[in-house]
Amino acid sequence: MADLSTCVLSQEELILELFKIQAFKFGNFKLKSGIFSPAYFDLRVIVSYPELLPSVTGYMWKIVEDKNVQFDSLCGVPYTALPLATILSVSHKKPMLIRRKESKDYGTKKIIEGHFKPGDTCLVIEDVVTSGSSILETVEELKKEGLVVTHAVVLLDRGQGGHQRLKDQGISLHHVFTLQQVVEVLHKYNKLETEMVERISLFIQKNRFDAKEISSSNGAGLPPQKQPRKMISYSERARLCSHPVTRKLLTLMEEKRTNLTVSVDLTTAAEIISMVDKVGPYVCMIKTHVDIIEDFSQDFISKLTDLAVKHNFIIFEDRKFADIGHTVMQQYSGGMYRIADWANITNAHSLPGSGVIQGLKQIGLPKGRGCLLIAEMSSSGNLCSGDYTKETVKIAEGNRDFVIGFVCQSAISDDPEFLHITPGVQLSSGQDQMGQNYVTPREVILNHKSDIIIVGRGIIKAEDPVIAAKAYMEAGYSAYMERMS
Ligand code: 5BU
Repeated sequence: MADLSTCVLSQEELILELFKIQAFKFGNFKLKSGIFSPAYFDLRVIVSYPELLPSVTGYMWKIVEDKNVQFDSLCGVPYTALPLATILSVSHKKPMLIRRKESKDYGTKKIIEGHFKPGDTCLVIEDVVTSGSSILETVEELKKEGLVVTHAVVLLDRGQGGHQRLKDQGISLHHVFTLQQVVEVLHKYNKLETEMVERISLFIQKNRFDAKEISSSNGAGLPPQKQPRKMISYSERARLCSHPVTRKLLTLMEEKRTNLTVSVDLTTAAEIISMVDKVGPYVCMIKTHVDIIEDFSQDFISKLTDLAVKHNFIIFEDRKFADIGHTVMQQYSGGMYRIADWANITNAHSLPGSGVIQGLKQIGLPKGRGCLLIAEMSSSGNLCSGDYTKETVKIAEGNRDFVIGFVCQSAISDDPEFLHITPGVQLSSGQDQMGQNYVTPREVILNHKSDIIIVGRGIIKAEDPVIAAKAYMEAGYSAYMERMS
């Protein structure tokens, strides 16, 4: 039998094991407080893994010893911490108290079970602390019985202000792990992508319970200030936005002084890579249509992603998903393209309803990806207008954790978090033979209040694509500067 008083795993091993048994989950979860969180901890499952319990309680005890916490008895916050408190009690021969969640309506009607004297000190044991309210509820009941509580031990502190809130009530909270430490270890062992790590750090910052503003429940956190999108500079918006891809994109736009996306609609890998290397310095984003590439391979993807690092741009795969959630999940994650593995951004039609987003989100959210909804199109006679566009905005508003904006032709939302990205751009307005309509960069950015121009043939079919890219970059960015002034 394992010695219940020692830690059999290292702290890193314990974090990895807890991740393996899905006690730590990453994605999008609604917390008790109503806030959506990218990380969720369900430590109830640990009772099914008796081989892990000695390490969990071993580290909790180590903290108690290291901090030299003195107490007469211990009490677990019901229910997840009850087995932890029991193991600590048995292995360290400390009496335990049980706090009932509801008092019995027969017999003694006691809330606190066990033997104690008024003035005895009690150590509170908990699995996870967010705001500290569960611990405070238990402390209140213990205090009503005359017990003295000055310390609590927790396996995981989410780092969202619970520590301070308990301190204000005279309780020192000691943790084994913080959410940040868990995330760092999982990242170190390649269990979490960098974008998810950034997303969680931002979530922690924005959702501290001692913060003046607590994010509202309609997404991974609304920015505290709401000013109209068109009035705010890219860099300022980068600070307001919660999605890591939006932040990265807006930041690099201001740094590189470009709002140009080149749509590299060429059909061989070599042509695309060569074009991207040429125009890379002038773009904020490269847009692809991978299904038109004749010789697609993972080698192409690794070259493209290397160029994205070299030239500092975002990759947008213009896949235009438009099916039920279950199908788009497979299309996005699988097949030969495995789009979710390399495209920072993809897009979807809102036609199937929000199910398309639910499906894409399941794949994209853990990878820190973003999605644009197609709210309007540049082609003559398209059906994306009026109520369709309005409903598209509503779908986006309900999915802020994943939908980062729109492919559109006009200003359809004032929200600084929603990017407006516009295709159908050339230096002179007009039409192609198949109903594609073109407007100028100035018209798009200054008059239609869009954020980013998408240019395809205007650059890739130009005599000198580099000169053309510079011209579009200059036209787009000067229109933005004019709008700001
Ligand atoms: P062009 O060569 O600049 O016309 O290419 C425009 C690109 O933008 C092309 O890849 C289209 O598939 C894409 N596009 C568009 O033109 N219009 C739209 O409404 C949408 C995408 Br959505």
